[in-house]
Amino acid sequence: MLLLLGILGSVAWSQSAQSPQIEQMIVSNVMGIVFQSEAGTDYELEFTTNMQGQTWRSGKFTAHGDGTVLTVFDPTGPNDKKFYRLTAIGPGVPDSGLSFDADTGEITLPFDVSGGVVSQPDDSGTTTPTSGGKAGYVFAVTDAGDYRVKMMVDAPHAGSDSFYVNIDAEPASGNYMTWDIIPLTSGFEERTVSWRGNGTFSAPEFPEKEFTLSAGNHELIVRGREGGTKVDSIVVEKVEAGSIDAT
Ligand SMILES: [Ca+2]
Repeated sequence: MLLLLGILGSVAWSQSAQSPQIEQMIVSNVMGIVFQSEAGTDYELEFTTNMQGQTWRSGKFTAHGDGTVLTVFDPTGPNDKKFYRLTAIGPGVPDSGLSFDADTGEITLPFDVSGGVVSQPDDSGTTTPTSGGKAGYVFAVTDAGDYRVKMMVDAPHAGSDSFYVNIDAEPASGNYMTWDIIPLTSGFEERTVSWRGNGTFSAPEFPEKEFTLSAGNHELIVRGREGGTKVDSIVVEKVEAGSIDAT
């Protein structure tokens, strides 16, 4: 499933569409359709009036596979829709968090991949986010809410200890969305993404940045800032409601 990351829109993922087990059943004014599903995978419901035409249209909502059968209700009714399918759209974020290797994203120069680790050369630091390397990771959220991002990073010194990070949009110009990795690491260690905001490199305004995400697909965007800062793996996890951070 992790292979789906970063390749949305290609033909590769549409081939995993499932066929309905049961054609349809009428429940009030909506139609329920039962599909096989894989645990942890999110699906988009699509429909077409002509199988041979192969023009699949979005049902405008997603469903979360649980490994057994999955009943999807089409709120617009069965009227002119003859055929349905579920298309896997990417791994969902389970309660335990979604983890993936940094090199599974869509990687753009000057980011480079070496041994599964993503970084840009020491001399390619930039203060313009869009001039840094780009690593994009598409993932699916089932439960709307607040999410944090953790990464296994190598931040060896003050000149190699930052990225720009945002979700669903490029990091803004300036340092508002700068992630200064505090404290420095000794080899690869886990750190939680922060935003400098209106703070400083050593005292960020958002020490643990929370991203509010709707259900559906999202893209984590990491941009290179200081060369030599390395990322090996990434975790996206939900912030538990009512949790209190120890300080
Ligand atoms: Ca720095």
